[in-house]
Amino acid sequence: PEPPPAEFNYAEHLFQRNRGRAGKIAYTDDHGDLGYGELEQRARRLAAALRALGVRREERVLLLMHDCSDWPVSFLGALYAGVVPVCVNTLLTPDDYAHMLEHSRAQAALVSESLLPTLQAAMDKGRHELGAILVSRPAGPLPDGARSLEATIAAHEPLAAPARTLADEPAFWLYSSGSTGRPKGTVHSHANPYWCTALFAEPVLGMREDDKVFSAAKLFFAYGMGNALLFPLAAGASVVLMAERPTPEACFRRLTEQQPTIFCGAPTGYAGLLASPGLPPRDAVALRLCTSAGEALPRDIGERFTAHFGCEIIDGIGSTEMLHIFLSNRPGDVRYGTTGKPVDGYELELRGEDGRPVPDGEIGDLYIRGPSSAIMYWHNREKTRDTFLGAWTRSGDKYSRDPDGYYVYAGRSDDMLKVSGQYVSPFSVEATLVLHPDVLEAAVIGVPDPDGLIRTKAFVVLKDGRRGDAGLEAELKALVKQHLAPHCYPRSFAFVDELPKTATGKIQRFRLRQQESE
Ligand code: 3SK
Repeated sequence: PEPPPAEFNYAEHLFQRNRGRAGKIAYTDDHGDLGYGELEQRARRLAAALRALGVRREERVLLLMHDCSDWPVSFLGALYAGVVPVCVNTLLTPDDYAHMLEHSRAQAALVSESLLPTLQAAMDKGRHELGAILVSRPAGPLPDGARSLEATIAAHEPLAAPARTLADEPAFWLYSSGSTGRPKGTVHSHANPYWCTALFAEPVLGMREDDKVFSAAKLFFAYGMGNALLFPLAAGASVVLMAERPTPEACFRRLTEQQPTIFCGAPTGYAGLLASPGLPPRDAVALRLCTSAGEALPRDIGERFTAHFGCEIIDGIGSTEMLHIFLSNRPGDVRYGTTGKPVDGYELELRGEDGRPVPDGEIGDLYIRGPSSAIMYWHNREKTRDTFLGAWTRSGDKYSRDPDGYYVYAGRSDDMLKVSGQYVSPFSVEATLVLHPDVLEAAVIGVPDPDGLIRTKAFVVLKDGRRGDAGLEAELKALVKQHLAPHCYPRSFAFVDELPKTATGKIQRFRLRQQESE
């Protein structure tokens, strides 16, 4: 694809693409529909309001909102005005938001009413003052200093023209959490979403104007933002947004009542859907395509989902740093148990400990070269230097490539174990454990044995009503020995009620390691 022009505003780019479909529904949320024409008008009114409130070009605003159509209005309104939205997870603590306010120096906040007390608690903890607080969908009177987003939008005429932003300048931030330290402010340009759409959404997913998309992953995650904002708006498609937690029941309701054609989830979510007694029959949904990311999709889950719904899950991997997916299966060419092949336009390398490419079949660290990589981590030179290495980005994931060119996930770099001098991928042991009919989920870490040698330990969540005992442990050991190399089977087990996870549903093995060493 052609690169975007040097002067490029991503919000204006999306509006231009949709000027012929003003009456078409862009968003259906828990309160109703919003057409494409209204989306543009509301975003441009908000852009004018931000200017009137004194927010200047390049300044940041905090976007702390549950999924609803005010989210894309706020995001695109800010971009249109040349203001930089800092899109944050709605599940964090006042401490986290206090850090994010100080770190981003946000001049204003756009916030859901139910999150306002948390934001206020964050403001009380920190030293950074917000110039304006705009509240989405307030049900009653607002405290001093906060105003209604709706009334603010209504009080302004649409901004006449977009800010003359450059393709390469900061457009928005996402916070990326690693296994240690504070989340990092990952700065993306106006060009980056353009590239993810041109390289992934159009040629790989083939998202179309007649699609209706429903993403269980929320808009503040890079994955959710691509699924439910960047890609469908570029295609002129419609989107279903849901504010509540993506429980199986909540997802089933949208899948059956709204009839989306594309569903975007994560492996744990798919496992939950398949295990739920409310699983709707195939003919109750209209799915033509599903996607998965966040962590590798176990083969068994993909196969069972396809057997039930007759629809493939396109498993891929992306990152907050690359904005979206750079390695993926393809519709019609899905090989479950692998993450597919590199997306055209991205170059991938698997490097060994000496920094040189490893041969097929060997595990290496994944590096990516492609046009959608973030500009930097804000105010963090050390981590920026560590991750963004010239044209290459270090992903922190380990992979091997099979002789047919498909990539097989081997875990996070920092989760990998070396047992008896050999790599053990916790992911492959976990994927084997979940083949047992009693097992819902599993996480594997390395723990030192009395000799100080690393041995694998499995934390296992059982399905409702199942009991963990010595008999089951023996069965699980035998299962792993049957599928994987002898050094891989867990020497010990803990049967637990749940696993520690990030807000995106990734298992936090480092928490289990901390727990073990206490
Ligand atoms: O976790 C992933 O695979 C992912 C995919 C798309 C965008 C962002 C992320 C982290």
